[in-house]
Amino acid sequence: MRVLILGGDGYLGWPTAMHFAARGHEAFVVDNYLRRWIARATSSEPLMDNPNLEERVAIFGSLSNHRIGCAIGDCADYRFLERVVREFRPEAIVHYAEQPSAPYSMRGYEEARLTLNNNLNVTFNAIWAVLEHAPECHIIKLGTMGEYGTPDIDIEEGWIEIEHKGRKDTFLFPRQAGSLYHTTKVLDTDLLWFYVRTFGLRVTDLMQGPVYGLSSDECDIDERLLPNFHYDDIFGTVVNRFLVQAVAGVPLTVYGKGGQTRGYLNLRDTLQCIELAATKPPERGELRILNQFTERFSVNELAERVQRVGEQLGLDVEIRSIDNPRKEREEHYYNPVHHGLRELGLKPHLMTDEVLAGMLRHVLRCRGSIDTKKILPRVRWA
Ligand code: USQ
Repeated sequence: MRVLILGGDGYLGWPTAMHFAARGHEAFVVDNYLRRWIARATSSEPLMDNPNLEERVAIFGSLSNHRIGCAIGDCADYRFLERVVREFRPEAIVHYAEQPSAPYSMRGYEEARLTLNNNLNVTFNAIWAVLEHAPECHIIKLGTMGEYGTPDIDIEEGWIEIEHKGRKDTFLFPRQAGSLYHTTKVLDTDLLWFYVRTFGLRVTDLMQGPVYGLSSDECDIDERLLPNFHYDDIFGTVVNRFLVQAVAGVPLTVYGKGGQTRGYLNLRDTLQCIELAATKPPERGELRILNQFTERFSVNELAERVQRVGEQLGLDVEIRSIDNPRKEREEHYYNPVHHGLRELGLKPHLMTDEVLAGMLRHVLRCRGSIDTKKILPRVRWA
């Protein structure tokens, strides 16, 4: 299968490209280094230096004999993206090319505008490039569980049947995101749904929870092939941050009461989910929405697990609640359905003590590179 990966330099994009290439697919990556630029501008560089995308492609090619095509450019520029789609003729497009940080999107006007413009424009351009040049192509869009927010009812898998005044119909599940970044994903879903029902596109929208980890079959081949591992307040997700904090001897930063519950998944399971979505596509004219996570934890539960495993490795791990920089419910009901990916064949890699210990050992090897100034939150929602 020819798979085009938009945002191929990202935490998920790069492991995804290697994953497809190693399984005999033809992979092509596109990126404009937006995340690297923001990381430099906000002092949020990752724990290890990552070679740039062209270098990674060359290193992976020389170590594995799998070739990945690569173009550096901006998917928000339609002429660039349509040229790539016209020439590569993808059968699937994995769309990760978004500004992915909630805190960055809440930093100020410029950051909010960049997030809105980039995320919506890339989605819009991907839709049009498919309509004009590859109408059979399956768009696999990375959405987020954060689109739903934390309602006081069970969260369905994308859709809900509503009965009103004696009549029934099915609608997108109500969404109420907690940051501008998450709101751009809500808007993406609406845009995709419009083009699916009107022009018969074929789309999978994956509602993914926070991802953790830095290991995959291909990432493990060589240190230079590792994903970008962030632990700062802008790009670092909570599990990765807690691991680095445990190693650095910084108290684990539980925001507020710590009852915030989310659905988490291992990087290896993201790769499985994307591959399952690609190899088992929906029909044309279908918007398939899948809730992509394997386990639910509260922030307090995560902190306690990292503390316990850290102490087994001889680390002295303290947990400290700090004032929550975000506006979010700190104690809430959370029961999202997530059958779809299991039915497609997902075999979860759960967050066992061994998995946490493996990640802690990896971070320990990079201990000298941790910059503790990047850890405490620098952005407040309001
Ligand atoms: N949190 C802490 N302490 C920290 C960092 C985070 O208590 O040091 C809390 C947050 O307040 C939040 C939860 O942990 O309640 C998750 O935060 P996160 O930073 O790991 O995740 P989030 O900002 O929601 O965003 C991340 C990715 C985003 C993706 C999303 C999935 O950056 O791209 O869409 O996870 S989800 O959270 O399900 O919406």
